Amino acid sequence: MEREILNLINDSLNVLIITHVNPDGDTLGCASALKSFIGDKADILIQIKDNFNFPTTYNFLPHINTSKNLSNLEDKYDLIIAVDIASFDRIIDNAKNIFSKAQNTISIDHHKTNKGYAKLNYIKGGISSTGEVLYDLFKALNIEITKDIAIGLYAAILTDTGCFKYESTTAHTFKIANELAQCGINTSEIADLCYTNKPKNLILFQSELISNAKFCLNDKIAYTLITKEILEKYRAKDEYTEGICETLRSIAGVEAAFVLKEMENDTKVSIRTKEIDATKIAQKFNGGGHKRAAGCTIKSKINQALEKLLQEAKTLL
Ligand SMILES: [Mn+2]
Repeated sequence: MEREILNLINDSLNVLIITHVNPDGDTLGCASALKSFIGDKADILIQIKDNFNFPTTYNFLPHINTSKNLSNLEDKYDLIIAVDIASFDRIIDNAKNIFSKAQNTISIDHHKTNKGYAKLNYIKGGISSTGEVLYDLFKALNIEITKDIAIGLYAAILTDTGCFKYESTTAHTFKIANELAQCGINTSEIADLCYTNKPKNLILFQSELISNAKFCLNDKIAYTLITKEILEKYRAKDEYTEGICETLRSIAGVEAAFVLKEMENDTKVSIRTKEIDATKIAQKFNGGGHKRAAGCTIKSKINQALEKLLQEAKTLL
């Protein structure tokens, strides 16, 4: 299958690389690395609702700040590669059209719940990150890992393993990190750019949400609600919510943490767990993800969504 992917890339005239909605370090790092490899004929589409939500943290990645958004997207792509996108739902409506119409599509991913929505699916469920999957793909194809490629892949792996902390981190993950470190990248600078370069409002926003946290079931469940009011108060971008759920899970005794975000007509939920399987809760609401980190959208107002969610969680705890 590796050969097939390379042939498709080589035979295509215009390639579009797409990231998932609310892009994180893994999807952006992989898009950056793929574009570094493919070159001029590839564009990156960052899936965001509007320019306001353009993520700034990962602007240091090669090609990310020159990437496209939906407003300047053309209809010329014969190959679309989705990186780190677990399901077709994680592609926004306008991009769904071009994805469905494209002559060839590839999904490169590490989500166990990915059922394979592209014409060619390169999915290694359970691997630490799509960054790790992409590194192994490049290696299998004898592709030289340049410094630019290494920056993207390292950022992808670093962020999706929670700085090599999560249990999906294996000896092989460290081996890849070692090999990337030998490509001339500055690993501590990349870590600083990912983690110590946050907007002031992001920290203030997160502090308020943490201090608003509620606990139930003998403190085994922790949750906080992101209402429209709080979002407006801090002019919060989508990326500001990253990491809040991890902080709640990090509390001793907490087995499951939830962050609920009020949307137009429904509620977006992030789930982080310790022992229990987060995907079991997410799948009740047609979501997905990994054992300890999952997400879903509940088609209810935020308070009703919370009730439904707690009901499900209590059956597992
Ligand atoms: Mn990922």
